[in-house]
Formats: sequence, C-alpha cells, structure tokens
Amino acid sequence: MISFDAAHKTVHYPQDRRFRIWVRPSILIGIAAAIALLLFAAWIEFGLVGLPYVSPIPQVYPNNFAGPHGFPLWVRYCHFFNFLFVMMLIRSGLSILMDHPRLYFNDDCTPGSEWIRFTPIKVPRDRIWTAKDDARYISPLVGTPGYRHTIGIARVWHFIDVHGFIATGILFIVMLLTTEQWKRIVPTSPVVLAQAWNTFVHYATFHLPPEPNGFYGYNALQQIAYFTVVFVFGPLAILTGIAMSPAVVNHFPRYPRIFGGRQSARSIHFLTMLSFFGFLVVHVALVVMTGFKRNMNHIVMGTDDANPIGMWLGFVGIGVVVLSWVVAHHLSWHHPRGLQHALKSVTYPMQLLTLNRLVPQQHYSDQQISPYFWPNGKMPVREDWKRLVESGFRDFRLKVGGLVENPVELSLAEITRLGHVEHITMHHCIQGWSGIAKWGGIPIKTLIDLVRPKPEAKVVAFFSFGEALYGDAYYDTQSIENVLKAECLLALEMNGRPLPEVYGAPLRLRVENQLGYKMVKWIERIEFVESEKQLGAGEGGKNEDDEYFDLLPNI
Ligand SMILES: Nc1nc2c(c(=O)[nH]1)N[C@H]1C(S)=C(S)[C@@H](COP(=O)(O)O)O[C@H]1N2
Ligand SMILES: [Mo]
Repeated sequence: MISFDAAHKTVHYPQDRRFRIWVRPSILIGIAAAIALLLFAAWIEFGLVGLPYVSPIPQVYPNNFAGPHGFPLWVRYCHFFNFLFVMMLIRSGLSILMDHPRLYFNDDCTPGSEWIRFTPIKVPRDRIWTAKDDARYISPLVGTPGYRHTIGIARVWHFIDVHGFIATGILFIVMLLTTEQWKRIVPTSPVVLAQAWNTFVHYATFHLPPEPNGFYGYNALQQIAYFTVVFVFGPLAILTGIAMSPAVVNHFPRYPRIFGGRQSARSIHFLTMLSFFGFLVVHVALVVMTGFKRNMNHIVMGTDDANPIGMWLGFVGIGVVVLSWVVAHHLSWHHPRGLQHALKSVTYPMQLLTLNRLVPQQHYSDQQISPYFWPNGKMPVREDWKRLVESGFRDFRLKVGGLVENPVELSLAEITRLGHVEHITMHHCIQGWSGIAKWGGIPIKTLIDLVRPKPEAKVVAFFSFGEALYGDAYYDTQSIENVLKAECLLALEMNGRPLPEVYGAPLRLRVENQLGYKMVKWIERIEFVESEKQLGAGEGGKNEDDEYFDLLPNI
C-alpha cells in the first residue's frame, strides 16, 4: 500500500489543483483556420451546386457484395482488446503527461517555448523551480492512477498495456492482410478521396449521407478514417514512443529527427492520443446514430440483424473496460510493489537483450547546448554539504569503497588529475523534459581501474548528500557493466564550468543510455556491492524504492 503520510499527501494532493490548458495562440489560430477552410469549402459547394452524389451502397466495390463482408471472430476480438488497451494507454499516458505538463517542438524545453501547457503556472525565474515542483494534479477519474507525480505506476500500466496493444495490432494487421478483410479499409483508388470529400460535404452541412450497411462495406470517409487509425495512428504512436527512449535517441540521434526531434516526437505522441480519442468520439456517435442495435450485432456477434443481444453484450464489454480502470486503480494503491515487479519481470530481460545494448554515441555541437536546463531533485540540506560549498569543496573527499582491492578517498584536485573528458549529450528526464549540456569529468572506467573491484562486485552504488522526495538519502545503482559503456562520467563540470550547486556540486553521475533519475547528483560516496538488493528497499535506488521507477530505464 502506498502510504498516505504527510509527505505523500503534499505530493499527491497539492493545495493548488487548478487545471488550465493554454495553447499558443498562433497554433490555435492555425487549427481554427484549417477547420474553417474545410467547412467553408463544403458550404460553398453545397450553396452553388447542392449536395454531391453519394452512392447508397458501398462505394469501393459497388457491384460486388460477394467481397469481404461480415466480421470474423478475430476482428471482433481485436476490436474489443484494442479498445481495452487504448483506453488504458490514454489514461496512464495522461498521468505521465501531467508529470511534466508542457509540450514543445524544441529539445531544450525552455519554459515559455511550449506550444501547449496543462498548468496555470508560468515558471518563476527568481527562485529554483524544479521539474518536480512543476508536476500537476490529475483526477484519478481521468488518469491512471491519477493524482500528482504517480509517474512510476503510470508507466507500469503504460508499458504493460503497450505489449497488449502491439500484439493486438500485429494480429489484426496479419489477419487483415492474409484474408479478404483488408479490402474493407485499404483504399485502392484515388477516387476514394473524391468520394470521401462528397461524404464530408454531407456531414459538414448537417446532412446524413446515405448509410451503407457496414456489414458489407463502408462509405469512403469511413474507409479512410479506419485506414488512418490502423495504419497511421497505431504505428505513429509506437514509433514516437520509441523516439523518447534515451537508449535509442542517444545511440541513433538522427532517429527522433524523423519526427522533428525528441520533444516533437513527444508532442506527436500526444497528438496521436488526441486523434485516437477524437476518432473514438465520432465513431461511437455514428455507431449510435446509424442503427445502434444492428451495428452492435455486426461487431459483437458477427451477425447482421436487429436482435438486441449484441447491444447488451456490448454494454457488458464496456463495463469490463470500466472495471479494468477500477481494478488498475486498486492495484496501483494497494499493490504497487507487485506491479513494479510484474513489469520488471517482462521488461528487464527484454531490455538487457535489446535497448540496453545500445551504446551512447552523440555528437552535439556547442551551439546546440540548451540555454535552459530544468533542474530536478531536492537541494541537500545537510550542514556538512553547506560547509563544503562555503569552502569551495576544498575539504571534500570522495570515498570509494566496498568490494574493491584499493579503496580510496579522493579530493576534487586528485579526481581532476585522473583525467578529463567532455561530452555534449541529451538528458532525458522520466517526467518528459530533455536538455542538451556539456559534461566534463572522468570516465567511471578510470575510477574502476583505480579501485579494482573484486570479482564478486557486480553493482556500483552512488550515495548523495541530498534527500529524496519522501525523505532519507538519495542513492542509485548501476551495473558495473553499464558504467563501462561510453559517455559514462563522474562529472565535475557542466558547460565548461565547475558543477553549479543546483546541478549537483561537487560531483554527479552521467549515464547517457538511461533516464535522468539514475544520475545521482551531489555525490558523497561510491560503493561497490554484489547486488542492489542489499541496499535500501532493494529495488536499486531511491526512486525505485519509493516511487516504483524501473531499475533499468532505457525508455
Ligand atoms: N541526489 C539527487 N540526484 C538526482 C535527483 C535527486 O532528486 N537527488 N534527481 C534526478 C533526476 S529525476 C534528474 S532528471 C536529474 C536532473 O538533473 P539536473 O538537475 O541537472 O537537470 O538528476 C537526478 N539526480
Ligand atoms: Mo528526472
């Protein structure tokens, strides 16, 4: 059970729960103008020449009722499961979105450069305002699990469901293409576009076009809509999702550029969700308006009659989907650890085999360094750290020990003498923001060569002077194997200067194939151990222990 002590209450139930949506005016005007233009054109055509002709029978194969008709069992199953998974993806996605309630088309995420935000707050510039401060509240009726900063569990639902969504999608497309059913939704002639426009003119001028019996075929607009949902929205959601993975983006920096960049991919991911939702609303409205009982029999029973049974079973199906939200909510609050482990049992082995093998190789230029870099985490409040700050860390000694042949205590000057490398990299926070910065320091490999871990040491733990969100010291762990990968640094510098206090002075970790929370700031000591299970609650880090984040966040 996630406890509701004072610390959790202030995070999950903040005093300020206002919800506001702000959209950049130029974007609003652009969208409104595009819609107005389409409607205007439809009305002009209607005014000048009247309603265009729309065939009362399926238009694509007007003379061929022998073609694909009816809805085989696999269509009906995929239809239901897709609904189940998409709704859960939307609900958990909204919880994830609210953890950084701003969307951008640039990778710097400078406050004010967003095109849409779901918060009334403008980022204050006169004090530190962290990404965690910026997270917003979302009602648990809307988001899974909802409230504020529940991104760990929201990701569990998102990533469990995405497996179901992809499996359903693959089954559907394979079956579609190996049966006649593809002819229903794949336009085969450009004439369909003209026919779709004619149908649109009907709707836009408040006329219902003649309704083909969907059992035998669709009208052209329907066909294009279904085609787009299956062959555009689905793949786009998956591809833009992958374009947010630090392991992928930092190994193939060109991949997210297909979508206009990493943040643009995140924006498109959101827009795809809106498109799915918009489609759902129109789809359901038309199913209800054009012969509800018969339509429900088509997709639930696979029969073409007006028996009410399909409708009632359909309601049961919708009930099951709603029930899945209630169950998900219950599990989220009462069995969060079980959920975290359930996801881990699937993704951990899979990531070891796939994403975790991608080694960071980014080459950003100085010009690409972000002018603003969101800070995150709680500044240390410990007196010894404050004294170190005052003395410019002159007396700081980094203790490196545990299962090593040669434990050491190093001053900053000694660390500097071990070597110096610089990388300009893109940082990905789990909450959604990114930023490019130049980090200077020593490769962790240099440190490992110095201390010589014993053979039984498999994991290296980084302990911070700073506190975690719900109290106690912040720490995180890495497999030794991972910190030997390229671009993994113990950083002393950011953008050519000693690490500023808020960015982790005197030392922080950089691991570019993972999410930001693995990169401990304000490092006090480093310890080599056999397993992360020996530390804290045993999940591999403070966020993993307290907030149910993943041990291996390559995505
Ligand atoms: N000690 C400590 N380190 C931390 C955190 C923290 O809360 N405490 N937050 C992490 C998270 S969630 C992120 S995204 C990065 C943020 O680094 P930045 O402040 O340089 O942007 O630091 C990570 N390191
Ligand atoms: Mo983060």
